[in-house]
Amino acid sequence: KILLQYKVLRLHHKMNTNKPFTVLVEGNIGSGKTTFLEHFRQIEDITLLTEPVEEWRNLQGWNLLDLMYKDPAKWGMTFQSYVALTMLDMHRRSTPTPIKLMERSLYSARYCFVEHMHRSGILHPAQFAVLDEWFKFIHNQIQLDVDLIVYLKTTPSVVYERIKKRARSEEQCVPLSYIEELHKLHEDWLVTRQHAECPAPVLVLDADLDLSQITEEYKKSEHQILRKAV
Ligand code: DCP
Repeated sequence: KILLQYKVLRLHHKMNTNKPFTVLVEGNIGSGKTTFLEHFRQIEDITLLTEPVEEWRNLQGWNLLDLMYKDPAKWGMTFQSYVALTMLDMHRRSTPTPIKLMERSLYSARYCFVEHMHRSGILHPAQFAVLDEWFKFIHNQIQLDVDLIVYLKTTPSVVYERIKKRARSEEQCVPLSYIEELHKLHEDWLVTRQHAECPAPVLVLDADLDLSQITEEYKKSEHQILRKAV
C-alpha cells in the first residue's frame, strides 16, 4: 500500500510541481532525529538531508563544535553563523524526489540554540543582534518552504542519559540544565507557541521510547507524511 502511495506521489510530483513536500525533523539533542531519518532510508523517492554535524566538526580542519563547547562566549557567534549557512544550504537544496526530510532547520537554530545563547548571556547583545538580523533577512527574502514539522518530544533526563551513553567527545560537559533549557525552548516554539513563529503544522511523536518500540511510533508519521504530501 505504501509503495502504491509513493508511486502516486512521484507521478503527482512530476506532473504538478518540482517543489518537494518538505518535512523538518526537530527535537532535543539526543532525541533520535538521525534514527528517525534512517527509518525512511529504505523508502525510495525520499531525499534525506541529515544534519551537517561533520561539517561543523571539520571546517577547513577546524572543529567548530568543539571550540564552541570549550569556550561558548568566544566561539558561540562563529559557530551559530556557520550552522545557519549549512542550514540555509539544506533548505535551498533542490531534490529529485517528491519528499524531502531535513534534520533540523534554520528555525531551531534561531529559536532554540541562538535564543538560549542570547538569554543566558553567552552571546553579547550586539552579536545576537547580527545573528537575528541575518535570520530575519533570510526569513523575509528567501522562500524556505516547510510543509510539516515532526517533533520528537522527549523528557530531558532520558536524552541526558542517551547523550552520556553515546559519548560524543564534544558533548562530555553538557549539563542536564542545558538539556532542560533546550527542551523548554522546543516546547515554547512547537507546542505552546510562545515567542516564536512556527512555519508549518507540527506532528508530535513520543521519542522517549527505546529502540525496540520506536519503530511503531515512527510508523505513525509515515501515514501523515504520505497523506499530506499527496
Ligand atoms: N547544536 C548547536 N546549535 C545548533 C544545532 C546543534 O549547538 N544550532 C549542537 C548540539 C549538539 C550538536 O550540535 O551538541 C548536534 O545536535 P543535534 O541535536 O542537532 O543532533 P543530534 O546528533 O544530537 O541528534 P539526534 O541524537 O536526535 O539524532
